Amino acid sequence: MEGKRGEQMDYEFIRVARDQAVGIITLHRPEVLNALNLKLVDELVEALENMDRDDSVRTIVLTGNEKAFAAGADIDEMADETAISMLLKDQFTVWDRIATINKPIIAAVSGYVLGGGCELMMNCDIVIASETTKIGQPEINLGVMPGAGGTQRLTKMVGKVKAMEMLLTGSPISAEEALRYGLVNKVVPVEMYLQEAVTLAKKIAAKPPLAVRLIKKSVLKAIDNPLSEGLAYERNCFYLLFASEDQTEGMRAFVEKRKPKFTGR
Ligand code: DAK
Repeated sequence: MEGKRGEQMDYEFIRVARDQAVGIITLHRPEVLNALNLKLVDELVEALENMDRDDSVRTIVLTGNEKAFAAGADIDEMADETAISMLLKDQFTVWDRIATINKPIIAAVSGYVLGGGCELMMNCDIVIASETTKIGQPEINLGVMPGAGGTQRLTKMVGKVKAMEMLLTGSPISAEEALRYGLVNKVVPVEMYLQEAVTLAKKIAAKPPLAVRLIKKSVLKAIDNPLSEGLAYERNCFYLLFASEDQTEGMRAFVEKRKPKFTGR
């Protein structure tokens, strides 16, 4: 992945790669099941924001390895924290930037997706899971609770009673159960989960980028806002797309029975 001035970006705990218009970020602390330390999260947010700014990247795939997407925040790093040291470090400001990425993020997960790993996955827009995936919020076993959206996003996604069970027992659920509860889009054999995510990312990458961006924003509005506000937001986005060259091209191509060429303008 090229940096702003064309230099190669160097990261310690993540890897970045490209496959056509798809940016691929791989969490890379395999010796600790991709536990999310502060530096990894900083690097992840920087890479996501670089890809968000890069017009040649249309969609992003976020993955780990077969054994772990991420087994949560780094417990060694957190063990000696106090309420005040956590407050002063203010890690949430960096974390919250993940939710502001405009381009679709497709999570390709396998193995452990726990705690902060589950919260990271729930910040993604589409999730492809391997059959070996185990998803949970085990913070209760450490004497704490989720702090990066686990009680809120999980409840909105799976409903009250399942969220209660997962959060209060700390026990992970299987990929198949996650599929039934709408936490993941698709479950595939472990050899296929990354390729499946990249194929889906390429399909979305071929769509008109402005429509992709405004659809993502509108869907996220549906989660955070009352219906009337979401509908008003959707309508304004719909009008706005009629100011785009891609709307003219998309509709003209349909009428002329040819494939559209979208430019993102
Ligand atoms: N942190 C640090 N190291 C971890 C880790 C973690 N979360 N998970 C695993 N490891 C390390 C293990 O210590 C071990 O290291 P060595 O002993 O080899 O040095 C290595 O990874 C392999 O793990 P195991 O030997 O334990 O492997 P097993 O297959 O036996 O067990 C396991 C796998 C996933 C069941 C087990 O490792 C486990 O229970 N891990 C902890 C899972 C957990 O409790 N996760 C929740 C952590 S709390 C925030 C954002 C997010 C969060 C907080 C704040 N901000 C933005 C402020 C989130 C909090 C959390 O996620």
